[in-house]
Amino acid sequence: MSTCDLLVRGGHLATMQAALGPYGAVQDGVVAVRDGTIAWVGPEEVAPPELVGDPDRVLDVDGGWVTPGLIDAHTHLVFGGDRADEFEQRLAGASYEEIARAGGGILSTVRATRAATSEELFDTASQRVRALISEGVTTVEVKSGYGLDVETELRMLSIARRLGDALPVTVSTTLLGAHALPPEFEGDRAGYVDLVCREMIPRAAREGLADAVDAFCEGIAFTPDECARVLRAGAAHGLAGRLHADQLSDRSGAALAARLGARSADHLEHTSDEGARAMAAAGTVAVLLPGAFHFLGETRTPPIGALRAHGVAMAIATDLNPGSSPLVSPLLAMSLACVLFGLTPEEALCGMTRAAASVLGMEGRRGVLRAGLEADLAVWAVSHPRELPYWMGVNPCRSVVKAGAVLE
Ligand code: DI6
Ligand code: FE
Repeated sequence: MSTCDLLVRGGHLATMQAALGPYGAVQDGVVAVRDGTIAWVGPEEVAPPELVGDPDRVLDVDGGWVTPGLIDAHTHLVFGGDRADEFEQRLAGASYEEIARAGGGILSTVRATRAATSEELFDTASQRVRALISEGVTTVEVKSGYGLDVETELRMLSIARRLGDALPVTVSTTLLGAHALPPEFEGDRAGYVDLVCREMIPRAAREGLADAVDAFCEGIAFTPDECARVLRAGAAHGLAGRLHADQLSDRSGAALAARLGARSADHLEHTSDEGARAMAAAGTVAVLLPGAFHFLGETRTPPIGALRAHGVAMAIATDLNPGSSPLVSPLLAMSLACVLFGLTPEEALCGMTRAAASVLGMEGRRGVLRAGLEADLAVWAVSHPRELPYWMGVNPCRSVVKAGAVLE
């Protein structure tokens, strides 16, 4: 009887194990998979013959590279409609904030999402997830935040869960009830935050629909105090914290996320050095979203130097959403992170593997190639992993393996 269900061989490995040097690279490496789990990783010449001698199936990498399956740790990919009209308005000079304050922006997607059937939302979201998978994604986080009422927020989260059941991808869900103030609560901010804390969060937690809670800390959204209430309510129900922090202005969001013990602070264009220091001390991961920076024509970049100097882990995500980042490509997110934010290609790949896993509390399960972890892999027709963020507009992904199964 074979002891190996799948042997991935014939190329090189970017294991992303920090201890193995740049990219955790292993030349002429193999990955042996058993029962959906990585059984062995290392150079082929020292692979234990009893493990790799008689595999049920061989996946030949053909001289390319194998990486951990990519992890997109920040998306809003369940939504109705699109906002190409606002794209035109912004190109004609209107700002993202002006459009939001005039009742467009997030609220226009809320109208379209409430009006859409669950089938429509599921179908459009599946197309987006399939596109991510085709570029090597094996785990994706999906936020609610376009319902802004109890029923639609929970509906969005159940659609996200359904995506994980229907497609070969692990879905982590995040309740983002505090994304914008819905029109029904105009003039009653506290009332809406109450609804998020007292109804949405307890129900999402009780029904197993959310893994984490997030809030948008911004002038056009919620104050630091309001966000703190939301994250504390989430924690009281066992949900990890995330925060959209300092995207358009410095609200000390990064420091707030750190103080609240959030797993991540996301965006960070306006974060100060003290914010970066606080994140380092708390172990809060920075999630960089260069798609939104690019698409909104922002000019102030996140404080990469300070994040590096203080030792803050940096993840990269698409932020896939209809308003600020209609980006359906993890490879382009990595490329933009290098070109616009100055990350190295190795930091970019770490940002969509090892660092992204820790944002989702999955370190130890995914994000690196190591024995004992889930066998989520991507195979690339490249001669070095630095090519992943280098090419623009081509997809060198040749195979994706999810929990040991080669996707056809
Ligand atoms: N920041 C963003 O970039 C997205 N949400 C957020 O809090 C934008 C969402 C949208 O414009 O629809
Ligand atoms: Fe976002």
